[in-house]
Amino acid sequence: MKKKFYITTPIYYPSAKLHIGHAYCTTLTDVFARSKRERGYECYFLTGADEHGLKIEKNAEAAGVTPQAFVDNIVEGFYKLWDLLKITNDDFIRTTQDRHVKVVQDIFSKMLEKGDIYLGEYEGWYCRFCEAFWTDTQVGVDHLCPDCGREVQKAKEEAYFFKTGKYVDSLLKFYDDNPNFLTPVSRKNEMINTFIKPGLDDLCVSRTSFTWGIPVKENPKHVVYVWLDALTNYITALGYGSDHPELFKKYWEDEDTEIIHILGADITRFHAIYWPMFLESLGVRKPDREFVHGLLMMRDSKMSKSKGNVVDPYPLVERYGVDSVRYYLTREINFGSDGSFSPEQFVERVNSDLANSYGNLLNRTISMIGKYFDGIIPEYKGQLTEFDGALEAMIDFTIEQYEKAMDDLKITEAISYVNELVNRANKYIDETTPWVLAKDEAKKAELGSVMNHLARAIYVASRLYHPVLVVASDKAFEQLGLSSEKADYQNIKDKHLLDNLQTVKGSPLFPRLDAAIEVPFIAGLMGSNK
Ligand code: ME8
Repeated sequence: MKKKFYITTPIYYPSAKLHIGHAYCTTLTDVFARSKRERGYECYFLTGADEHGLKIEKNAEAAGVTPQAFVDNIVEGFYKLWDLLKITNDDFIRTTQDRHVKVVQDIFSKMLEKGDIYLGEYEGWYCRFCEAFWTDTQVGVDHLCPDCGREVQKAKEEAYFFKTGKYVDSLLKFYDDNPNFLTPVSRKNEMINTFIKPGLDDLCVSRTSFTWGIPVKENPKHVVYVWLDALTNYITALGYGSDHPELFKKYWEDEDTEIIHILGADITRFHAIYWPMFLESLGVRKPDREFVHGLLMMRDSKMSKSKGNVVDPYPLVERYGVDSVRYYLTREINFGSDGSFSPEQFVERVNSDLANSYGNLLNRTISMIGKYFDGIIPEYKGQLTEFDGALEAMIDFTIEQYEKAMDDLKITEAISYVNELVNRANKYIDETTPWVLAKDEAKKAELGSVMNHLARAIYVASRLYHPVLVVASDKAFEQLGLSSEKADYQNIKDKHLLDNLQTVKGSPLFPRLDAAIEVPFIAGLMGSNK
């Protein structure tokens, strides 16, 4: 396995406040980045804002402010949201920053010189909400945007084009040589059958119909069209083409880095077709993996900023805490499939998995250790009860499966292995009946073994949950008497880790939610991002 990771989210449009769909993508990326770092790998995590384009120009005009003031204000909200969700991005790129603007201009010039970009005239079906041109076949007889379903208009203007034809064959070869490039694999077939086979048009990479963009140096009435501007953020943020290319060398050029883009199904085409082509044109290595996550729906249609049918993550996090929201997003919605946000499922997940299974396991265990051993975790003495071996085997199995699933970006699956361990540990309490063992002095060693095994199962579960439950897992470590150094991932296999630690009774990690009150509260948050 590669030793370093570079992982990115899409850079979101600051055309309106972000909703739970964006929080979903960024949280998943954060979980992956944290899990890699916790296991000792270097991982550089980038997110940002895609600040140019017609939509932003128009929204700013409607708000009576300059586009820059408009995006500054909205991007402030991005920072706050990522702070609230405890996102650990290493950098935040804004496409209006000098470090990006200058390099995009140079990239454009380079492609122009190379003959990969030429001046022509564009006529096509334009969706101004998605800022994308579509072909006749794609818009169909009703002339609707295949992405957002809105009506598209015929549009014509002088524009620069990127010669896609030059790179099609090598893109198909790249797909063949790298079967793991696009996940889920169905996305690759979609790219080939829907876009490449019917004949890929050259990609329009400049606009003259609006001004809020990066001017083309050679012809400043043109601004760089938003996808060439946007996609290159992944390398400009690392210093590509600048005087400080150190991060680019380390996290992009070095073959020992795995480059992973996480993105939603709505923008696969741009990442899986044009991005590798741009990189090839620049003579730069292509990413290793692109993971396409499903979209959150609301009442059967895609939740989106422009439709306003969204769930605002702020009040959700404020009321239920960061862990519950992070957990719901990673565990409930299967990574890779579309999902829907449901207040009932939110409450159910928090109550059943976090309050009843995990929180309760910790609570019961700490109480028993308090009652039977004055709060000191007994030493590990081997497998003393007939059930200890099975629990230990389950712990080993969970670690192994979790790591495998995480490495393959199967985040939902990885977390469900931890849930199973927690369930198994709860069952182990029923099997070993510590309250019966406690009545018999001759069974003291067995009782001690049960407490030690339970403490270790909780430690391992908390360690593996940590990338998701960033607050509660630390509280569990504290209650087990583990310092942060001791709780480190490198100790996960140490059977003596918990020996003789002084536990600390704490408050429940996840108080049970009253569905009768919370379901209507959450339902009330749906549909507005004001
Ligand atoms: O497309 N469910 O920005 P964007 C889940 N600026 N995820 C969702 C979602 C939903 N309903 N809606 C949005 C752009 N997302 C470009 C990207 S990248 C070089 C440029 C997430 O603000 C999902 O990850 O429209 C999707 O791909 C992304 O937000 C689109 O964000």
